[in-house]
Amino acid sequence: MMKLYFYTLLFVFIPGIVFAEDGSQLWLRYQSLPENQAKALSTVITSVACDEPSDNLAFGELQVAWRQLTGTELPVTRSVQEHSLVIGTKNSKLIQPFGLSKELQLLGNEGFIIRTMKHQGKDCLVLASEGETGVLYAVFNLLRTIQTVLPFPSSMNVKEKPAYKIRVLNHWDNPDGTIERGYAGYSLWKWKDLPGKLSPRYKEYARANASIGINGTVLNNVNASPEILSAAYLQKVKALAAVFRPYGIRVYLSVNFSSPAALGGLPTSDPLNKDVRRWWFAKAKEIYSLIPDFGGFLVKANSEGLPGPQDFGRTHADGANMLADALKPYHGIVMWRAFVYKSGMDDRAGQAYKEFLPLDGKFRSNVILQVKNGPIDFQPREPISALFGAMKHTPIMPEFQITQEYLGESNHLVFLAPLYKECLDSDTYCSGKGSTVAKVTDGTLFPNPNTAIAGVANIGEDTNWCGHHFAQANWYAFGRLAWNHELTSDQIADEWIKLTFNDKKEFVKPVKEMMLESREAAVNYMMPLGLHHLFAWGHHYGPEPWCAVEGARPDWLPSYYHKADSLGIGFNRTLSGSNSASQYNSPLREEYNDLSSCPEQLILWFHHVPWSYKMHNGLTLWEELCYTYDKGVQQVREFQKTWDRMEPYVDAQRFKEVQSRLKIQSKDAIWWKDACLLYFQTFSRQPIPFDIERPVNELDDLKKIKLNLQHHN
Ligand code: BDP
Repeated sequence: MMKLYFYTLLFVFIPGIVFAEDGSQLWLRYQSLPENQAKALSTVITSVACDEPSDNLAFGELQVAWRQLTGTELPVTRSVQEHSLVIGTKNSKLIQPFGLSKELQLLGNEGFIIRTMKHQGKDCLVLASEGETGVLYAVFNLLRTIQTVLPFPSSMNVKEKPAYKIRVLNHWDNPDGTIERGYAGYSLWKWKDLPGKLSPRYKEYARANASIGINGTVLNNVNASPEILSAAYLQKVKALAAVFRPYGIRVYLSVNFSSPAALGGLPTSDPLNKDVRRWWFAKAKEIYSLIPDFGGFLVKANSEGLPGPQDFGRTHADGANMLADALKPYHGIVMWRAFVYKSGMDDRAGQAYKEFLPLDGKFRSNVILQVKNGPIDFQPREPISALFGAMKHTPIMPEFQITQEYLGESNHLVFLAPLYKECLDSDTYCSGKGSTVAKVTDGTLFPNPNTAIAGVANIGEDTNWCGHHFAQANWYAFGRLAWNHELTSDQIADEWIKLTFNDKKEFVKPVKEMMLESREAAVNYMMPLGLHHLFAWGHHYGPEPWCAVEGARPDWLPSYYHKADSLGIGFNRTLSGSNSASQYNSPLREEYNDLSSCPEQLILWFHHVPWSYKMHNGLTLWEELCYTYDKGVQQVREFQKTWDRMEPYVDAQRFKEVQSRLKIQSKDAIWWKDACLLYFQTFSRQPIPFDIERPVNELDDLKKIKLNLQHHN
């Protein structure tokens, strides 16, 4: 007889009543399945066999999801039945007979197998991993399949392991609850209440991350307050780590390089000073005594005014290695950021390369250099950072921005998977053709024990987590790509739409097209053809290509980047200019150096181009610029139409909230177009082609706009 557990628990799921559609459920809504789907599923799985169901997170997730998806309980057994879903780690008595041990070992603690198999003549679906986290990941994978693959496959053979070992979110959250470049409310971390009081959202956060394979979180801003390492804060960090641990998530901290002086009261923070070293070694010991699986440190040093080893005449390697030595006994790592540039005449885009290349090979093995995707700063489009193709003896990890600092904050719908993919798929040519950023960083070309990838989080305490409902897709996309960078943007969008909204093809197709086009649209209406950093002083939301602030650092002003004059526009980074183009490997450097071969989407990044220059399509540069800005506006206008047509398929709340943000995005797109074209026209002195929509703003009025948004430049 089949033994049933929990069968007394009667659960009735009434669609639409259990949860408000406010976005709080993210992609974990587990909407009840249409009858035919539920039926297909019930021919494959009729019960679950599990060793220790009661204290098992993966099992709990499965049960909750099953109830919501099917409106029924999934019977639990302690032995394999016909059509059992058999779940467990490789040590489980139920899994052992399937002989998967060797295969599972190769996939590691987080990898997993979901496979249709036979057991004593019975058909079953086996879901197994070396580790508990892998089983949890497998359950999330299965639940995703149930909701997105139609009909549910009668047979499965899935074998996965993560592309990167460390898949980490960077929170730029401050101890006072604000978030640098955060657009979804205050920080999730309630530092004042910790460690005593735990917000229920900590668990929800961990669960959401686990569902997409994120296994690390840096809790605090890279502009780090030394306070984070105080004994009181470490108790708070310990409490968070305890909530995250069962979900396979490790905690990391951003540290301030002058902590020994600022917090420890030492006269210096010189990395070669004995007392300073001793201080860090003791701090590491203290941290690990509280949090044995602590991940390590993230460090922003000698960057934008922050302290660092150079303050003491030491190098980045001296600084990073000292911290790495302190963490080494506990297997902790140092993620050392390469985001450095100084004020002066030297091209900002080339500085990190010049600073770090001489240090290649000089870092300890537990240091990873964290490199932003582009050489400047998370612009709508940048070429890749030249460092990806240059540091052959130093592990490198890409840093992406999920929060939309330069992409309309939480007002604009911009799906970022295409941006992440563009970088990951770019060829660095550092080990011949095909040396993509993904292969350079994931251990394929340069094997190393700690491969990693980071995304600057867009999460805050807003009910829907990310401000814009569609911004959730960027958190989702980062996690999915960190797990498997071979997924396409299309696949990711497809999954996310089905999980977050519904799987009706009348909805999925147009919404997916809109998402896939949205990043290019933003580039078009903000900064096409390689333009960059045309943002307003004081915030990075709107345009201010004219911005001039007396006494300001030149490299914080748009004119430093666009260099518009009566002859043309663009930054000459070729041999005759700053020569940063030569930091790339052949054939990229030749391609970028030559105006005729430079990809037009980056032409103004690398060249100062005459207004009358003929583009490949025969238009002049000026005309092309005008048409491209206009195209961006038209694309967003189309997004509005698409979305308005979707009303029958979406709940009222999310429909309205997205609709009203698209209105803002449309107005902003026009603002961008008018501001940039009217301003650049003062240099080009040519008409805006007459077949495109005329500006609706006066340049002088646009110049008067002052938004009261956050922070420094
Ligand atoms: C820039 C942000 C600034 C960050 C900095 C960084 O404007 O707030 O502190 O990057 O990454 O994008 O350190």
